[in-house]
Amino acid sequence: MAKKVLVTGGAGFIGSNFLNYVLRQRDDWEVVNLDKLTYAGNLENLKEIEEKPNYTFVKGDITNNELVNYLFEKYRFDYVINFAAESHVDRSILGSEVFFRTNVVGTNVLLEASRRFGIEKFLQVSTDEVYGSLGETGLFTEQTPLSPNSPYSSSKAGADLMAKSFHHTYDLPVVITRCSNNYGPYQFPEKLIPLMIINALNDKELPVYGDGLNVRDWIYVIDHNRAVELALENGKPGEVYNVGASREMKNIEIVKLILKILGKPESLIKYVKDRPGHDRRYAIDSSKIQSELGWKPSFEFEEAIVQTVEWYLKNKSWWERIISGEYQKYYETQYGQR
Ligand code: NAD
Ligand code: TDX
Repeated sequence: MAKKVLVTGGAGFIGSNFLNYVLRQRDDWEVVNLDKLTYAGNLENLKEIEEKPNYTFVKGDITNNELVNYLFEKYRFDYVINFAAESHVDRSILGSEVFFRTNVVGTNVLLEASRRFGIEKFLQVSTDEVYGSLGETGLFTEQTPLSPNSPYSSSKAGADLMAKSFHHTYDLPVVITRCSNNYGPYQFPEKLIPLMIINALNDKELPVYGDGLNVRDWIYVIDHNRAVELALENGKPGEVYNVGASREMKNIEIVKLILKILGKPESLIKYVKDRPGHDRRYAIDSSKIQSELGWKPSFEFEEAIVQTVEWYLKNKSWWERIISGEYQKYYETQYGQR
């Protein structure tokens, strides 16, 4: 029997890579993609799969109780995968309300419908940022206490706690994945890697926050999505699985690497005012998902970052359409220039 799958936020960066990956190889899933198409949602990302008979797109908001209940009634989902979120830390610092609404209230609406109609598994796509910040050493494990620092990460932590409580109280089969920083095609150019690639291509300054020594742990988006698929199907209800590829990099190292790949000068780098409350270091211990579910990363950073840069070179029209629109206003507010 085909599985009925509700994917939320499937027009965003990770969700669209997930759908492109999963629908290419699985005819045993009937997928409904519920996405509000905020500034970050783009149906162009899904051109390859939009005609598939086992794929349906619904434009709508996960906080809309009526719509969500209607979809559950109509499709009787077996699986729910919740990618939908407001995802950018800097935007959450400029205004937190929509982060609370989508990330916490929206997740609650999906959990309530899942409880009411019954489902086989609910996969909450979370982030390592819920653990807060690390010092020079150590790794986040699933036992690390939640200590989110930004409005974005607190809203994600709130959603995680809500999801966990639905498992504890109602026995809803919830699984949570907490992944580190993703990179790859279709990432919105407000995030570090695409922003730096595009600015460098346009010979624009590359704005590095603070001293540039903050550390992020990078994973190719397909490796994250393979973990999501595996945790959905084989993850134990009530459990959390950290996902990461053990590829820590200082921001300045990433920026210099991008310039090197593109053959652009380091003089484009500009150190700018630090992000308020900027987490210093993230690093993930993913040994649990490796030993319990048999997942391991399959993309080498050195190769995948070059492929990612090449994707942005080949898909100029994709990002040019984005940066000419709404995004331009945000750029002016965040960086004080065009
Ligand atoms: P994104 O911002 O690129 O995409 C978010 C998608 O959700 C968009 O298509 C948007 O239209 C949709 N959306 C937003 N609000 C909605 C609402 N109220 N109702 C329905 N749809 C709505 O984000 P992303 O980087 O693809 O992240 C996806 C998920 O993965 C998020 O939950 C994020 O917290 C998590 N995550 C991201 C990273 C990362 O590095 N980007 C790492 C770990 C976890
Ligand atoms: O212009 C910039 N200059 C800069 O120095 C931007 C946009 C970022 N940075 C720094 C801030 C961070 O230390 O680069 C690092 C990465 O920044 P982002 O791309 O904004 O990612 P981050 O804040 O680490 O959060 C990301 O990873 C975890 C995603 O956006 C989240 O959705 C995910 O949960």
